[in-house]
Amino acid sequence: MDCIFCKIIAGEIPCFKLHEDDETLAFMDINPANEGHALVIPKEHSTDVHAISESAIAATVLTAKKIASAIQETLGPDGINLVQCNGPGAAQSVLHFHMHVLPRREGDELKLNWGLKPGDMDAIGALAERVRAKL
Ligand code: DGP
Repeated sequence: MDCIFCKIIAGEIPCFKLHEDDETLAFMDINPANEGHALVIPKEHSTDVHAISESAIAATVLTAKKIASAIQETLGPDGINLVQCNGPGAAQSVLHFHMHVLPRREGDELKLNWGLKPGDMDAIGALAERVRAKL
């Protein structure tokens, strides 16, 4: 299957991993909308909220909670959005269910459908190490 997130799960494409368990994987987003932007995915492939199994979405949300707390401790943002996009109108670009863990700063003016910008890989890798230390 030609799914970039399945390839990350399989270790065929590298990622800045934060957490892995039997059902989920959490890693840094390489196109961060804000500093500390992370993704949580189920290992079981499904395209979106309509297709995902109840057990996979439950496991993904539990991991997202852990990651959000670790990011909160690491960066002390003013807030965190858990965002999940389904379909082109919601700007879903990767067709493997995922939750964004999105740190927010007051006044950052971030909007839904924020657009993809390449991140600084050295900074993202260094931050991943700091977040992992809080897990
Ligand atoms: P969405 O637009 O909601 O489908 O979000 C997909 C996110 O995945 C987007 O923020 C960019 C991120 N992304 C795409 N390709 C890769 C990749 O190869 N590695 C990582 N770490 N993130 C990726």
